[in-house]
Amino acid sequence: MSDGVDTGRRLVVVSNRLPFNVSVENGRLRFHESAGGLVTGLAAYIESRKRARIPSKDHVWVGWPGSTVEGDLRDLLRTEALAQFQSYPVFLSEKEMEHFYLGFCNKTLWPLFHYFTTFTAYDENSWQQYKHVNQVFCETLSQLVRQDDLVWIHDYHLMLLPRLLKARMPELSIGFFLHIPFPSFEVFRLLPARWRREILEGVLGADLIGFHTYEYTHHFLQSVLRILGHEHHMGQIVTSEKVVKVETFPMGIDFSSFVDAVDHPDIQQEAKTLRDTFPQIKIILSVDRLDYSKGIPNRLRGFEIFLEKNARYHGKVVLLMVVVPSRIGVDQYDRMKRQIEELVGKINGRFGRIDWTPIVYQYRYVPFPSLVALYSVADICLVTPLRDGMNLVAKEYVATRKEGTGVLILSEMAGASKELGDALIVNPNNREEIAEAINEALGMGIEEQKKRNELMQRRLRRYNVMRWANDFVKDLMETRELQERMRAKLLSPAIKREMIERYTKSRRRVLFLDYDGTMALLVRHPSLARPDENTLGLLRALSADPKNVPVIISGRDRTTLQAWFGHLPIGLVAEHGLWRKRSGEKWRLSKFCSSEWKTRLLPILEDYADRLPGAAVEEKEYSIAWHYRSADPDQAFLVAAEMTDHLVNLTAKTDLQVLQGSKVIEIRNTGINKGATALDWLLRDHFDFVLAMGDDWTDEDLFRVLPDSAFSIRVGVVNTNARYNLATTHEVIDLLRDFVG
Ligand code: ADQ
Repeated sequence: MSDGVDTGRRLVVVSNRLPFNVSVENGRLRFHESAGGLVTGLAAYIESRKRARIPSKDHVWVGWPGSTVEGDLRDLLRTEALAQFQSYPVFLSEKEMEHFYLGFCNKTLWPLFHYFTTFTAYDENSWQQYKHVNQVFCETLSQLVRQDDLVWIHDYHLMLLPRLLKARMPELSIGFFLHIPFPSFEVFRLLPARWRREILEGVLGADLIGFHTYEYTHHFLQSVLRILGHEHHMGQIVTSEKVVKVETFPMGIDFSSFVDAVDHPDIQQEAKTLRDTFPQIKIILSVDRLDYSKGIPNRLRGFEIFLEKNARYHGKVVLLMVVVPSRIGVDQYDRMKRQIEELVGKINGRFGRIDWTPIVYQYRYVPFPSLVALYSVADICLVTPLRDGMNLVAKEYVATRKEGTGVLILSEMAGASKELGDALIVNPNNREEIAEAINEALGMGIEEQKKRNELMQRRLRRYNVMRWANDFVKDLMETRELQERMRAKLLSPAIKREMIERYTKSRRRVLFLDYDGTMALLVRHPSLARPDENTLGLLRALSADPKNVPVIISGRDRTTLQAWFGHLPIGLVAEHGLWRKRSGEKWRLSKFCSSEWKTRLLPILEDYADRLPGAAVEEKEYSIAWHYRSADPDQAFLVAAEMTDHLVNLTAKTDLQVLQGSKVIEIRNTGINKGATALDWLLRDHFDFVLAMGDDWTDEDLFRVLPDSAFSIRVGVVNTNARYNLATTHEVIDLLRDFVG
């Protein structure tokens, strides 16, 4: 599996940063390694694609090169980046980068998504710059992306890009992965309404969207539902254009590179030197980028409490704290650096002795071999972020412990804690808990350490970064297949032409038209869907042709249909077929039904509606509908489920049925449905052109009974018994307009 899926397509990786940084020195370009989980992980995956038994197609990496490059140097950088790193630079000016990266990315999205709401800035200028830079990425990509590429966009810097790119190239396969947490709806909604909508719509431009944990996936789906109103079914969201899949892919590490590195003589030598520096001393390691989300001050205070409470360990432990410089120039980061340094000084001052410094602090980038050496000598690895999308340091430490010893202390707020349950899990806000965990880790027996690590290593070995990326890419291909299957049923221009031709040649036609969601958009309250002059004019035009029998076939009550359409020479069907009316005739009941049951059930339905703000009861002559389109979706889900259960019990052994519709629950007599009514219509006349259009499950009854020659169309890109799908109500209206010429 980790051998790679041969997609036969070129992979285009898009991220804010490229796998290298460039600087301009004396008019010349200099390339440096760039650090971070995203780059390291993806670089390993790309290497594995090349090494695979059947090497995958080419790749190209698109991103910002790390500094402003102007003039002729741009062409040089383009050539060099492609030759050396298979990369393609996106050029941005310093000003663009400042408002985009230091501004919207790092002062708005980063703090908000990590639940640091008080650090979050809401600055319109930065938002405009964020939109602009996403647009610049889109421009650059459209110069080099080919229709059959797989484009994989990464992280919070580029959340608008999927939609921008899709609009340019609708056939392109686009995946999006978020490396940081997606916050709960209550936090995400703090963004101004316009921004949060555009961000969600931006991401939904992708075909596949991935998150590290199930929680983030769930939060995203919730926000999509509450803000854009799209429901999901098993992680699939149907927008007006396509199906989008939302999935969880916990990012792994390049496991074997850590295992293999431990035995390297240079690394062993470095580890030995480290050990010798701290003879008879237990090493606690702490490694992260300088960031307030990583919880470094709390970690230090936790260690301080540990020292306070455990004098027996004085002189016998050391906290090796390595902090990588990051986002230099952002106030919070500069302030935090000072805070950390002061704390280290204070703790060392308080407990240190001439022969012992409790905390050894380094502010620097550590190259890979030194990092492995550090992991391999650390008896404990202390990873206590306040929030972290995943946290790869925790995984890297466990992978490096080849002998199975060592204890990982891990924050429950890191995505990695979902997979590394055998670590000592702590709440990073609770410093006492951190102190106790250090104590527990120091006292843990070798056998237990090995047992815990073995379980974690098994998982990390199997679900490594190659597997993560392969799964994503494979899923992206499958999502496209799913979309294509669904699209195969979309009414193509050719079928539309054939339909119009058949329509023109036919002598007698029946057109069954559902109303809400088919001829009119679904609205928050049913009474707001009154047809406008255009719709009425269209129905009038259809009925003016003597060959046509237009029929509005609806679940609504007959009083409403009569008031809205009674003056037109068309057929009407109310309450899903219970009532029908031919043009110029009176309303007739299809089947004798009782309605006495309503007095018994109405108060129950009203009680439930009282409990759910936004729910409403609609009483029809022979049925009752309980609508909840404008209610809170989560609460509605629970109340609706409870009520359905209650009603199903009450109506058992009666002639009633309880039906779940689109944001509505209906109770009505059995044996009534749109299909039975349509059949009756068909049997009484001879039609050589039959058309039926509808948007929900009640229309499926209709599609099922129609003859093979009929044209049946379901509105929305969903599975259906209809022959074709149309994406929106606008297209329904356009089609009907084409009929009347
Ligand atoms: P980061 O916030 O960068 O990543 P993390 O997952 O810990 O956090 O990755 C850090 C990477 O940098 C690791 O591979 C580590 O080895 C390396 N590193 C750490 N300290 C270093 C040092 N001093 N010198 C050199 N290298 C160092 C974001 C999200 C995370 C998510 C990753 C991947 O914030 O939550 O896990 O992306 O999706």
